[in-house]
Amino acid sequence: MILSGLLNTLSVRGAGVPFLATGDGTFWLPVRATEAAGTVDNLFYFIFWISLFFFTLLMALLAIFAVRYRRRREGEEPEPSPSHNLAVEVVWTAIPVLLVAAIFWFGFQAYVDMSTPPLDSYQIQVTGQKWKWTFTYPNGYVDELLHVPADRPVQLVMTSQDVIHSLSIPAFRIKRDLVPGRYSKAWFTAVRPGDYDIYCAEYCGTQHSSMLSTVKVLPPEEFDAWLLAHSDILSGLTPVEGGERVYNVLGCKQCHSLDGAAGVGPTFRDLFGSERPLKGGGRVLVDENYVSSSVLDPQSQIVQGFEPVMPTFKGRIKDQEITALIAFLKSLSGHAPRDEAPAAAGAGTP
Ligand code: HEC
Ligand SMILES: [Cu+2]
Repeated sequence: MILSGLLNTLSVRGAGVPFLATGDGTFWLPVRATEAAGTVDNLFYFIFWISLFFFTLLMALLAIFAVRYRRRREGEEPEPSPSHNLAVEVVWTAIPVLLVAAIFWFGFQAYVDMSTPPLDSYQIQVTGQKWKWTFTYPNGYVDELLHVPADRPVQLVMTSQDVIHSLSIPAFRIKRDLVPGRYSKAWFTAVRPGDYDIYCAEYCGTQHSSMLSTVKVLPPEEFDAWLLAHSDILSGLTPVEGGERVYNVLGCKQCHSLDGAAGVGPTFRDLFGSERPLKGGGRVLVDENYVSSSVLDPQSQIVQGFEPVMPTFKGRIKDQEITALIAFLKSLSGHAPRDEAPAAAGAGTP
């Protein structure tokens, strides 16, 4: 109680009780932004207070004994000094053994926890090179800042392109080396949205000190939106392949089949180039503009026989993705002019 009171007075924002699993930073330690940070800090304080206690005890005994058993003047009677004491021997062996065993046990448990990522961890590739960090997301998007979702286990799979670097995120209580030619791993569950510093903690050349980045912990929904907005899901694909990818990734497939079966929404098979009856009368030709307005403003024209339940994709879909979708829809339709084998055409023309 006295200890936690003392530590409280040292905490920067007053609210940080060092023995709780998360919280504000103290004067000594940064904010705890992951689940594991509390464990690491508790272990640190445990060892710190034991060390401080024994340091004080030993220094006090040293001073007392120095006075008590000091060299006497001629004629003075010296203090009789004990030569052996079994009880003292047992106590000063047993207590350190118990303490060291406790330190090992808590430390080992924390180490095992911090080395074993949950199977459903979200994986991000990390590359260190002189003198910058590169973070690659599962969809291929590459960034120089690390964005992670809160409340979700994240695993970093890391390697270096040149010399040894070390990824250090003090607020996460994580530091792990990146070694060329090998993969090293680290994982965490971030619990506090916010921006935290990333350092390189292994001297790696003249610009080592500027090998900095930031980890941005976002609430899970914001992270998903961020990833979508920054993903180039079309890269390296033909328009038709890209359109199919958009169809899968954006969830069109939940409502639109490709095989002619009606679902929540009309099938995409033979859709492009056909004429559709609209609710409330009238017909419309499914062309490029109709597809685009169906995606961006689905409620403006409702197809006869269906409910107006399609969500708008405005702000969630990019122009090139709509273009790719149109190419994909054309490839599924007998009413649309098909691109005839572009590879063969390319081979025949200069
Ligand atoms: C929650 C279900 C749902 C999702 C997800 C959905 N749609 Fe729809 N979609 C519908 C329904 C229902 C209709 C028919 C009613 C209407 O016209 O709004 C429709 C209509 C359409 C039409 C017009 C079809 C026609 O027969 O004229 C197009 C084009 C379309 N959607 C494209 C897409 C694309 C592309 C996506 C993915 C980016 C998508 N939809 C995602 C339910 C959905
Ligand atoms: Cu470095």
